[in-house]
Amino acid sequence: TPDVQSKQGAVWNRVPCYLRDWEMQVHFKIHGQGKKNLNGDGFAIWYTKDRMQPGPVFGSKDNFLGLGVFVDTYPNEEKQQERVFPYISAMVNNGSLTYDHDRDGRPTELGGCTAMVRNLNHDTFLVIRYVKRRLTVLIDIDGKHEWRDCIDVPGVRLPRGYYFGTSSVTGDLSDNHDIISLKLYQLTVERTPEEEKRDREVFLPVVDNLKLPGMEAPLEPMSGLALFLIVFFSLVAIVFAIVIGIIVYNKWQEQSRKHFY
Ligand SMILES: [Ca+2]
Repeated sequence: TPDVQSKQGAVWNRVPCYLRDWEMQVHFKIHGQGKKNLNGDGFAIWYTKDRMQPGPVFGSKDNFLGLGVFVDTYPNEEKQQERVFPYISAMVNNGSLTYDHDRDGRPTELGGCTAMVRNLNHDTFLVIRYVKRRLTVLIDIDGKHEWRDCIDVPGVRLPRGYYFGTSSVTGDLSDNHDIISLKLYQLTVERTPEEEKRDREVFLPVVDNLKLPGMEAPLEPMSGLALFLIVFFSLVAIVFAIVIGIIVYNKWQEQSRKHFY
């Protein structure tokens, strides 16, 4: 995008990616006239099922299927003290999750780090590596040609045949978001037979053992209700069993009396 309000843009690969293990190197530049925290909104790198669909998540569609890595340059959430922006975060979606723009995607993020990437005189890079279901994001933003850890999440299952893309958006605040290059590398790794079995192909994006902070709240009243119902019906069943038991016992006593006399 240019450093102008309410612009958006995207670049997508035409060819789906069928690699199992890969690395995407992104050479980018974010620069603009805005003072610190008066610039926005950032850009996203995508590996998703759908391509070329404009929307609200850094210029691309929400409820996406796949992976999004966001370089978020503006803190939308108020009273944001623990986190310094620009902030890089990752999100994996099976189509059911919504990116919460007002909270900078915090409820659905897998991990992230602060990355001071604006208005720098040297080149800035990030790399997304996906090897044996492990998703890592590394950054090279200090001009030292060294990769620094940003995100590291194991157990990420992404289907093959999705599209790589990048998109960006400006709102009331703006910045130049320049993607200078996107380079995809195939990574060759050896797998043991167990790993082969474990890394079987999936058809929907999944993250193992994922507990999203935003997901717990709506689930809690449900599980409370379920627990209540289980206890309630158990009590009903016990009372019922006791009543039946007493009736049967009385009948049996009556009968045994009859037999006795
Ligand atoms: Ca934001």
